[in-house]
Amino acid sequence: MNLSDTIVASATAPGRGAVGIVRLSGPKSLSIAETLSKKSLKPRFSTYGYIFDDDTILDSGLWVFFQAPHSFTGENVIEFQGHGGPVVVQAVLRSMTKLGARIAGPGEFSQRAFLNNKIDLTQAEAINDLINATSLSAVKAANQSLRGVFASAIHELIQDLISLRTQIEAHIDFPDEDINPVSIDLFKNQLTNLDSKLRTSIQSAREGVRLNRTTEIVLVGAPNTGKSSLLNALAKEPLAIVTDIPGTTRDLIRHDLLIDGLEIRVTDTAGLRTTADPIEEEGIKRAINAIETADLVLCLFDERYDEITEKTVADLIGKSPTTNIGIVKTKQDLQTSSTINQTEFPLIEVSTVTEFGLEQFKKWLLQELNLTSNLETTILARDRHIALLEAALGYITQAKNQDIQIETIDLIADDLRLTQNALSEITGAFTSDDLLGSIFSTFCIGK
Ligand SMILES: Nc1nc2c(ncn2[C@@H]2O[C@H](COP(=O)(O)OP(=O)(O)OP(=O)(O)O)[C@@H](O)[C@H]2O)c(=O)[nH]1
Ligand SMILES: [Mg+2]
Repeated sequence: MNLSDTIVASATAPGRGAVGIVRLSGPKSLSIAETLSKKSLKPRFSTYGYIFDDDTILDSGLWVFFQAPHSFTGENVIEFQGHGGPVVVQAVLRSMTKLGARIAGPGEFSQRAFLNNKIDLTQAEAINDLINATSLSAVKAANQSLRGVFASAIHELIQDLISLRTQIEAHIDFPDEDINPVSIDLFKNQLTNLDSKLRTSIQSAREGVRLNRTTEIVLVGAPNTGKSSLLNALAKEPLAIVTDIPGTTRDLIRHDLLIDGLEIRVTDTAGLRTTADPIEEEGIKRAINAIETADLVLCLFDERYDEITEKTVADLIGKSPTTNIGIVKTKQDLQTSSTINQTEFPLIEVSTVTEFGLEQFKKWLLQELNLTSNLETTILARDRHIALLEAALGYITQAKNQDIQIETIDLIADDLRLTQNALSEITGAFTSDDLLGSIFSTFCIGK
C-alpha cells in the first residue's frame, strides 16, 4: 500500500443530507485545503470559509485541520464540512483530486490508521462492526473492542508467552545441562495458566461473534402445535396465518425480536410430517434447512405430548439431535398434567392464549443462547479471531502434553513461537497483505 499519496473521500453517506463531510489524508492534505480555501489553517481549529474552484465558490463550510500524528490516520488530515448534496460533494471531491489527491478505496483511512500504529487490527475491525451493528448490545461490544479491551487481553497473553519463551529458550543454548525440576514445575504452571486464559478468551470471543451477527432461532414442531401462534405472540402482531387446520404454514416466516437490546431472528416453519402435497413438502424441506443453520432449534410440543424423550425429538427433526435444542411445551392452558421431560434439553411451558410463560420465555431464550453474561463487558469478535485463538490453544495443548526435558525443549519452544504468531495475527502485529486486503475491503469508502 502506498502511504505517500494523499487520499480523499466523502465521509458522509451518499445522498442528500444536511452536512456533507469530505476528508483528506496524506502529505498534500494541508496544501490542497489551503489552496481551495485561500486561508491558512491552524491545527485543532475549525475555520469557516469557502471552497473556491478558481474564482467561483463551490461551497461554504468548516475546514478542520488535524495535524500529524494527532489524527485518525496519523497523517495530516483535513475535513471539510460543507453542504450535504451529492452534486456539491462530487464537485468538492473533484476540486481536490485536481490538486493531486486520489479517491480512497474502501477502508483506506482505517488501513492507514492501522499501518501508522494508531489502532490495531481488532480496533480497525471494531470500527466497521460499530458502523454495521444491528443491536445496541453490538454497539456496546464494538465500543469495548474499539477502546482496545480485546487487544489488551491478547497483549497480556502475548506478554505471558514472551516471558515463558525467554525462560524456555535459555535452555536451548545449554543442551548438556538438565533442566532443574523446579523450573519444569514452573513451566508447567505457566502453560496451564496460558491454556486457561486462552479458553476464557475463546469463550468471550464466541459470545462476541454471536453479537456481531443476528442470532437465529427456529420454531419447529408437528402441524398445529402452535408455532405460528408463538411467533405472532413474540412479534405482537399477526405475521403468520393461524388456523386449526394442520399444515397451515408453508413458507418460512421471520421476525427480528429485540430482547434486552439484542437482536434475535425467530423463524416460524411448516409443521413437520409426511405429506403428499408438493407445496407442503417444499415447506417442510425449507424447515429442515432452517434447522441446519439455526443457533437454537426450538421443538414445540402441545398438550398431546405428556412425555418427551430424545426419540420424540429425533422423530420430529428426522435425526438424532446434535444442534442446540430447546423444548417448548405449548398450549399450557389445555394441559391437564405436568410434562415429563426425559431429555437433557431444557423445557419451558407457554400459552399464547393466556400469555402464560411468554415473558419468562424471553429470558430463557437468552440463557439457552448463552447470552446472559454481562453484555456490558463483552467484546465484539469475528470468526477469524476464534480460529486464531483455537490455533493458539492447539499449540499450547501440544506443548503442555510434552514431557518437559532438555530433549523436548526445542519442540516446546517451537509450539510457543507458533502460539505467539497466531495471537499476533489477531492484533495485526504479524499479518499478511492478503489478510489486510480482505479485512479492509469490507469497509465503506471514506472510513
Ligand atoms: N388453547 C390454545 N390454543 C392454541 C395455543 N396456541 C395455538 N393454539 C391453537 O392451535 C391451533 C394451531 O395453531 P398454529 O399456531 O397455527 O399452529 P402451527 O404449529 O403454526 O401449525 P402449522 O402451521 O399447521 O404447522 C390454532 O387453532 C391455535 O389457535 C395456546 O397456547 N392455547
Ligand atoms: Mg403455522
